[in-house]
Amino acid sequence: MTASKPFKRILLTGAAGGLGQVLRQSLQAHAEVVRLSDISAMAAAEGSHEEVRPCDLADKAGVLALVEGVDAIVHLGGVSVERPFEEILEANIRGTFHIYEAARIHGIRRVVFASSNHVTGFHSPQDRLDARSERRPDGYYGLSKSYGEDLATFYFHRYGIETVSLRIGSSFPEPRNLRMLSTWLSYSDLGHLVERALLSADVGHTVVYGVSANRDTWWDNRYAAHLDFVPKDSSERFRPQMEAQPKPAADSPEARYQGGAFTAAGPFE
Ligand code: NAI
Ligand code: 15L
Repeated sequence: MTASKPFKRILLTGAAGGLGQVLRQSLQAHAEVVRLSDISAMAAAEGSHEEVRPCDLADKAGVLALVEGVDAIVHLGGVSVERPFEEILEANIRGTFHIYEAARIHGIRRVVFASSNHVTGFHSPQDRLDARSERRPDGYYGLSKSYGEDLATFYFHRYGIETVSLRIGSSFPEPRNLRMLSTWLSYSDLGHLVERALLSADVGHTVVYGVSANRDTWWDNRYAAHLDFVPKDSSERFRPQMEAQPKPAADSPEARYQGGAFTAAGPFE
């Protein structure tokens, strides 16, 4: 007898992106069907329980139709770097609002929101942060993620929709520079984090930093302990390669702020 899966249908937005490609596989364990959506073209994997629904998150009616029939949403879609405000406005600000409105209308109870460490990017690497630390968004992108977290709080208190906001550090196959020795989140720990965010009970709106068990982490997940997120990887094995790279100058964005280069992007006009 096959054990039934916790969800019938999970929607994954941003499914064609770097993290979407990783999570579309691990989500199969938790849902009978994984609905993949992106503005970019993609196809369901052969023999998988995937369905593909292209959609622009800026299209309110499109998102309303996209969300119908799912019982949880993993929302990764949007602009993932610092860009001019108008681009961020459409994909991230309007787009995330459309996701929550559609969740309200269709009675969805759980959202996992890909927030970002750039919500707190203007803190110093010497600061130790937790979910209650002052937010210091480091650009329009960080502001849009901060707004997404506010939407999550509002939709929980007003409508009871629960969210786990993942303030993801740097999730790539390997760290790319010295900064990422602190911020790296391995793909395996990402999969575990998303699993805990979907399956943990009574999360209300929980904010958790998405980071592996790195020696020099800047972030403390004490207020997300109820998720039982226990990262297993560490960036330490990449230290020799990263330390062989030139050190950032003392007055560089990387040395001054956790958000690194994002804190110095723009202005765009
Ligand atoms: P990515 O840029 O590879 O993927 C984002 C996806 O969203 C892309 O496939 C893109 O086509 C899609 N998208 C953009 N605008 C859209 C729109 N208007 N409608 C529908 N889809 C749209 O980014 P990645 O690395 O996969 O990140 C996934 C999420 O996690 C993003 O929300 C990002 O901000 C967040 N994040 C990622 C981090 C990382 O280290 N990879 C760190 C912190 C946050
Ligand atoms: C992010 O929010 C970005 O989406 C990702 O591309 C990385 O640059 C990451 O933050 C980071 O801070 O390293």
